[in-house]
Amino acid sequence: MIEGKNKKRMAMTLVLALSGITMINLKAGYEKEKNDTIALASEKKAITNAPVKKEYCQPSGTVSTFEWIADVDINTCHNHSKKHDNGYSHYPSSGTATVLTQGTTYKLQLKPGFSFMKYNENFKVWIDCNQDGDFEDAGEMVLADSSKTEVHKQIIVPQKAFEGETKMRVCMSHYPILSPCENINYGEVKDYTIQVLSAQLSGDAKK
Ligand SMILES: [Ca+2]
Ligand SMILES: [Ca+2]
Repeated sequence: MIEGKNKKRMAMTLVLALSGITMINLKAGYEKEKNDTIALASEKKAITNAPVKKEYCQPSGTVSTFEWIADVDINTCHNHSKKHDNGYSHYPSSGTATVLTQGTTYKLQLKPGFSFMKYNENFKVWIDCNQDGDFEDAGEMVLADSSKTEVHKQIIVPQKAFEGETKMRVCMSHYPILSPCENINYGEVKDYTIQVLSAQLSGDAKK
């Protein structure tokens, strides 16, 4: 009888021990699965949050022999250009035109050039603040004005502009400019590579 009871107890102990091991294994498996899911979710979130860089739209079919963008001056960028047949260009060919600081105000001066008569010209300027390859996000249009002689305005580089290299697009047209991707009949489009600096790093928030 006693021997039988001991056997039963041993069997019970064995069952309990095995179920304990099973529970530990199950728990470990569950924890691993949970951690993998969290890692995957945060990886997915990081991918979702990263801006997806597209190719910038490039306007074409423009005539810039009657009027063109002659001067673009902002901070250390003083870009003067003459008449040419292509209505689109990019400056500089390598490196950056200038460094602009987040949340800072700059004087932007734009001058049209003319072959013969002077016409009224519309100007619009965009900065791709979130560096996603377009100029269509909120706050990316930093200037809209018109003049026969020159546009001289203060622009603010948005505080939320991402740090690093990005594009500033200057459009000039005799007709109203409807979008940064428009084909302009009489006028010109110029893209500038600029560097956006963090306001904290610059330590110089006012100019
Ligand atoms: Ca953008
Ligand atoms: Ca966008």
